Amino acid sequence: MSDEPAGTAGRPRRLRVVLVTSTVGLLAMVGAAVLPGTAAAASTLGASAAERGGRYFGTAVAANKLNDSAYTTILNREFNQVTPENEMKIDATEPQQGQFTYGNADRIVQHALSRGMRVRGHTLAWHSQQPGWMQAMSGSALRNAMLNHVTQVATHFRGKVAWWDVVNEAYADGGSGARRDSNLQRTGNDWIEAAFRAADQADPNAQLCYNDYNIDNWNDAKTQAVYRMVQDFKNRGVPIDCVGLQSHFTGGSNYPSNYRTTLSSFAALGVDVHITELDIRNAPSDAYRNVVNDCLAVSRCKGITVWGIRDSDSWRSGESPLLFDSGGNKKPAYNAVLTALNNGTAPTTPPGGGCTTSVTPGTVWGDRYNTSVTVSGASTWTVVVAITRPQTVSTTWNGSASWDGGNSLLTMRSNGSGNTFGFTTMMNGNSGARPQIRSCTAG
Ligand code: G2I
Repeated sequence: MSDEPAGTAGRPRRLRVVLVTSTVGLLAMVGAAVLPGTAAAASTLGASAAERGGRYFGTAVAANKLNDSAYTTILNREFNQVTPENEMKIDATEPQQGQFTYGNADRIVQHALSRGMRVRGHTLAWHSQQPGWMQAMSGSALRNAMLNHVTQVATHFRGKVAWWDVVNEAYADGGSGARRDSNLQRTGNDWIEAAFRAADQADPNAQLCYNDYNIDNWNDAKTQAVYRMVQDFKNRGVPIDCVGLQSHFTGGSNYPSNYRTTLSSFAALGVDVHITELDIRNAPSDAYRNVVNDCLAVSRCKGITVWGIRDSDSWRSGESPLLFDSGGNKKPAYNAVLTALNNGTAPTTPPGGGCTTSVTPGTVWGDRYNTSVTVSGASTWTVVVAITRPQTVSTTWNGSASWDGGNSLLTMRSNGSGNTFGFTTMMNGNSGARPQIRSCTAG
């Protein structure tokens, strides 16, 4: 393994997007009803989050519930980001060594991407939910099997997953600040950075996150230990883009009053922060409102994912920790979250002259598909879109196009044709990947 800084190897450089951008859901589907002459508040979580600097509001999704119309009605209406709850885990994707199964994960990804929702991949390397063959392994055989798993799965979902939880829950609870003991940890302390480098090689366009629970309270030893790891990775050029705070305020863990300090402290290291698995015992409106306000206060907090839709979907259904009751009705916490999002002062145009984008999937043919992108927050703009090989763009409209990065980066500049541009992508044998917006710059 090389210790050279990211970006010096002879492969496409990971794009470190400085300006805030967004790929949001179908605004036409999830947006607010707009009354003539008034700026109506958004009426759904995803649409409102998108208006706050291009953030997302997402949920964990279980493949076996996609046939439940009560479930998908709420999913499709409210959320513009999806995390497969169990379907991308190691036991699901590689049940036998070298035999990969993606059916359930692919169903969720297809459901999301066809509706303009972004996907968080969860998770590539974890001590838990390992298949039996992996649990029985150790040493270099395990290290190699783990790296192969990361490579294969990240390659399969290349161009479809916006963020990966590359490594999940690698630190111990309690006051030690130590790594969690596991078969992966016993392969050597560098297993985490090795996983990140393998994921970076497999999908240079995905944003790569470290994800954990009980790293919400800034004073906790576990939080400090993860902070120091991220700081070390940034110093040494290990390709890490983001930290996921699971934020399970269930099972006796509470929302801490210094949560905003934790978010902003991680962000100050130069990584984005994501609230990845939020649920709160008995769903108090105050705590949910505080989480939203804390995220909106930190420009690098890119979005919030709740860990399920209805209380009956929760891994801790006995604590009724979610935003919808088991009948699919909005709970008081839902209204608190939507109101906090709508009242948020986080700007539509991020500081530094950015703009935001919303992506609308268009017609899909056998060999190609259309995409349109609407820019907000700037009347003249430059938007960079990453295309996943072997897909290529054959036609663009309502903007002037140029190419970079071995023709995998499409730059579209406003040309006086309005704020919605579009393009046709040839699949060339990859029917699943979808364009990923990399940046939006005013001017
Ligand atoms: O434990 C809560 C979450 C903590 N952070 C990582 C997440 O990946 C984790 O999610 C939960 C899922 O919500 C559960 O649904 O992870 C659990 C496993 O670690 C999931 O539970 C599993 C059960 O253990 C299986 O018996 C069951 O077959 O869910 C499976 C599908 O329902």
